[in-house]
Amino acid sequence: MNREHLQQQFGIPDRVRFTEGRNGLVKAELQHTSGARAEIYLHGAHITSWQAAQGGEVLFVSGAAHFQDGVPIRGGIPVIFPQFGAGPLPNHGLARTRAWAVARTAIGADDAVVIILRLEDDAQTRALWPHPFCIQLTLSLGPALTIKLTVKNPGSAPFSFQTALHTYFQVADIAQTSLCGLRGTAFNDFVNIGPAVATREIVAFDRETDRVYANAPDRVVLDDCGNRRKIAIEKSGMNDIVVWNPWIEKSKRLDDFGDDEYRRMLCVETGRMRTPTVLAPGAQWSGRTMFTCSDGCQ
Ligand code: TA6
Repeated sequence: MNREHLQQQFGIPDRVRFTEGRNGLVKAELQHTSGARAEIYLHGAHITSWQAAQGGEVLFVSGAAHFQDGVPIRGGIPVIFPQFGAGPLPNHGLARTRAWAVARTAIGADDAVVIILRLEDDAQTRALWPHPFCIQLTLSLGPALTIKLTVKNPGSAPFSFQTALHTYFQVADIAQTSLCGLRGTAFNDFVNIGPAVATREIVAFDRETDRVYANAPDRVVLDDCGNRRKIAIEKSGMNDIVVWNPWIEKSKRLDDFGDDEYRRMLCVETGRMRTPTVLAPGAQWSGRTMFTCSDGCQ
């Protein structure tokens, strides 16, 4: 469906507008009465901007990001499904590089602006991953930003999947940034390979960081002290948290990421990554994450 038809069918005056984004890709622009704004591309159901009512842009998008079919956008909130990381499918699966369809837009009971995007299997996906599926992303913009993922198995055989919201947060300075709330959580470290347990309440960042915290607390707080703000990250139905910063050497190896952009970003990802979820025929799974931006830092 082209932009004009999307606007006719799903546009909401002063709330939802479909526009031409980077490289001609279609995006939806959402605006809430609080002044909060968000943008989501149909490509990958990829949220590329969230401006809280106060606090400015919260998401990081690389200045070198590609905006083209078949290629993931570096930054924002990539939707990871059905595989997290490396494996038989392309890294982080196939959902973030495909065109999703708009299923619905609405104004919620709490005056939140809601858009639902959907991706279903087709001959190309079945050639990569031999299962019928439906994954749905519900973006709800109010004073907070809430994202719900729903995975359905319409087939006659079970399948197992991993899924995540691979969120890139924009920070003023990684050296003035910390993540609070993980004390006591076991994690797998993919830099200093091996299992470990978070011993400190506050995690700071001074090197490449790539950790999967299994069964992590449902609330952590990102302290972006350089911007004098903190972002509460609250999840439900999503067991795990991944924390990633590529730091100096890995940044240089990423062609869609500036060499010094590691200083202004941190990924705090929520989902089911550690242990794949098995979905029986006809069953569905849902999980959600909510971001709230407030002034000050701990
Ligand atoms: O979420 C952490 C991670 O798995 C890292 O290991 C790194 O590969 C990152 O994702 C980015 O992956 P991408 O395929 O988007 O370059």
